[in-house]
Amino acid sequence: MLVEINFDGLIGPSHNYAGLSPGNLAATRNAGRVAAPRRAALEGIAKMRANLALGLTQGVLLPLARPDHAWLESLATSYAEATDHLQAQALSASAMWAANAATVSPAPDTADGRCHLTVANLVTMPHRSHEWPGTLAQLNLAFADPSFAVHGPVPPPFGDEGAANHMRLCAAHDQPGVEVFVYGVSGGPFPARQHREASLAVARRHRLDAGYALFVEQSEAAIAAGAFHNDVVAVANERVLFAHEQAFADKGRFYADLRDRLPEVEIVEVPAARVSLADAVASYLFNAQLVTLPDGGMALILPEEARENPAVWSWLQEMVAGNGPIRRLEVVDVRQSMANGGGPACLRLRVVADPAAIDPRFLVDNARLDLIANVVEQFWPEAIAPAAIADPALVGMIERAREALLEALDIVELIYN
Ligand code: SUG
Repeated sequence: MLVEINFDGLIGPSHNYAGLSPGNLAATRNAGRVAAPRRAALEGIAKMRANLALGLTQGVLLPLARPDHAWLESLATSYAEATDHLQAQALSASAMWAANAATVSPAPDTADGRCHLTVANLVTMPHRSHEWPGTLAQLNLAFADPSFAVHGPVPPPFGDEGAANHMRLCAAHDQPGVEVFVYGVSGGPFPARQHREASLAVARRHRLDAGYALFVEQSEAAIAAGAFHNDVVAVANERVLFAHEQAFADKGRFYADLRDRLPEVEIVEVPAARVSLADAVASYLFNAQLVTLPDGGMALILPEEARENPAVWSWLQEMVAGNGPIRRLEVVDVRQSMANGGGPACLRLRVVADPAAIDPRFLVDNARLDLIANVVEQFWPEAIAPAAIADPALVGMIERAREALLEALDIVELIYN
C-alpha cells in the first residue's frame, strides 16, 4: 500500500551558526551564536515522536560525515590548513534540512510506475554543494528496492534544491498527481537558488506526464523578503494548496492551470493584508508540515514561532474555526533549526511509497527513536561556539558521535560516506 512517509533529517553533531546562507535571514541574523547540537537533535526527535503520535509513518535520514575531508581534499587543502570560512563550510550540518535532499515523484505519476528520486545538487551555497554524494549514498541504501529509481544530481550550473521547491497535488496520495516545480529568476538582492532548467531536467528524468507537470515562477518579492525556497511561502498536501498571496510571480495563471488539472483543488490563500511576507518569513507559517491524518482530516504542524506571531496566530485561529480543509494545528519546538532558517517542513523529505519496499533501518518507531536519543545524549556536543570550529578535539567528538550512531543503527556501510 502506498502511504506518505516523512523522512526527517536527524540534526547532526556539528550543528552550528556560521551564517553561511545569504538570503536566509534567520541564518544571517544568528551568525556567531553558540549552537546547542544535542538540544537541536532532541528537538528534532521530539518532532518525529509527535508525528508518530498523530498516526503518521516516519523515517529518518542520518547526518553526513563532517567535516567533509574528501571535499577539502578536492580543494587541495585539509581541515587543519583551511581558512575559518572553509572550515565552517566543510563542517556544516546542513543535511538536516531533508526537504533539500532530493525531489521525489511517486510511482502513480511516472511513466514506468517507479518512484523516482533525484538528489539535489545544491550548487548555489558552497556549504551545501558537497552534500549530494553523502545523501546519494544514503538514498541508494534506503531506496534500493527496484520499485525506486534513484538519480544523481542535475549537473551545474543549474541550481536544484530538491523538494523545497516542489509540490504535489492529487486527490489522494496513491492517485496520479500534478507536480508543481517552483523556480526563481530574480530575488532582488538574493540569489534565486532553483533554476528552471534544473526543474525541467528533473521532470524529464522522472518521466512525468508533461500535461501534469507545471513550472511556476516564484515571485521576486518573496525571495527578496527572505523566502529562499518556495516552502517558506507555500505548502501542498493532496487536494490542498496553502500559500501566501505573494508567493508566485503569476498566481492567476498558476491557479487556473491547477484547477484545470485537478478540479477538486482547494486553494487556501493567506492575504498579505492579514499576514505580510515579512511575518510569513519570520514565523515560518508556511514551512509547516501539512499532513493527512488517519481519520482523513488535515493538520498543520507549525513551529512555535508561528504561535508567537500575533498576526499569524489570529489568522490561523480563524482558519481552523472556519469550514476549510485544514482543521487542526500542532505546534512543535524546533528552535535550534529555526535559528538557521529551517522549520518543520525543511526538516523532512516526503516519499509516497510502500513502507515494505524501504530499508527498515531508515524507518523509525518510538523504540528506534529511543535508541537514537540515547546516542545523541551520550555523544552529541552540548554547545558549539564559533571559535571552537577550529578545535581538533571538537572535530574528533563530532566524528565519533556519527560513528556511534551508525553502529547503534547498524548502518555501518555509511561510515565513509
Ligand atoms: O539552505 N540554512 C539552510 C536552511 C534550509 C531550509 N530548507 C528549506 N526551506 N527547505 C539553507 O539556507 C544555514 C547554515 C549556516 O549558516 O551555518 C543554512 O544552510
